[in-house]
Amino acid sequence: MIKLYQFERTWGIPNLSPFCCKIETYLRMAGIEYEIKPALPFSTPKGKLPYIQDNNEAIGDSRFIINYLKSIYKDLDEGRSAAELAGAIAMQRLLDEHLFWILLYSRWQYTDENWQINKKAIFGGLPPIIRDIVANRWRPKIKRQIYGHGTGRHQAEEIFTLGKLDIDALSASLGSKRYFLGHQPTTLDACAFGHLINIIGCPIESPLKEHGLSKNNLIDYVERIQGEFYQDLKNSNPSLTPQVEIP
Ligand SMILES: N[C@@H](CCC(=O)N[C@@H](CS)C(=O)NCC(=O)O)C(=O)O
Repeated sequence: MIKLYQFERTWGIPNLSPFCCKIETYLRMAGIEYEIKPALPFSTPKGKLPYIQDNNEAIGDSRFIINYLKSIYKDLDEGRSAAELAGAIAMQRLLDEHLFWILLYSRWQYTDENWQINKKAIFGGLPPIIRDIVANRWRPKIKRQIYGHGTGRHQAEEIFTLGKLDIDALSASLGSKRYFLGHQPTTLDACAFGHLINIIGCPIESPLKEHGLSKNNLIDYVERIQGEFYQDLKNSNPSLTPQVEIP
């Protein structure tokens, strides 16, 4: 059976990583059996999570994992036109390569309150002394990544202006449809759900979350997918605004 290595579940959502959540959602949408292995991104194939192990093969990066799942198990995008797939790839790049950095900024850099919540969620399973050492080393590393990407060079207001434009684009593209490409879920839905629940369903407060929560179609979409594919988590996040205890 496929082993999915991802962060421990927290906040009543499938995963605090949009990429891990994307893979678990793909597996559920495609009806592929898997087993979760809680992990941190140490000694992983690409130094990041998620990764999977299947038939003695370890595959890192959500895009390569999905290529593998499509070729060996089930392709959620089968039968879609080239034009539909082109639009879907572009939207996935918006989510993974642009909006993600704004989410990362809001957790690791924007406010100290958010950092404390993020730190507890990611490193809370480690013994207390190690937790602080690891978290305090990891934080500057992620801030350098955000700067390297370019997002970290802007003011907070500018960063969230960019994020809000992405949210507007997602909301307009979804419109009143059930899924982004119509009646059936595709890879884009696994990806969009992974990112959107991590923006609007997490205890990380920011103008990005506020803007996401102003889009009723995005809220309905996230609640619908969570209700349909995560029955086991159904009651843990009813309002998309989980409460956490701030240490
Ligand atoms: N392109 C990768 C991105 C994965 C990624 O950025 N994972 C983050 C968690 S959301 C991670 O493991 N970061 C650890 C690090 O950068 O040190 C994918 O699609 O899987």
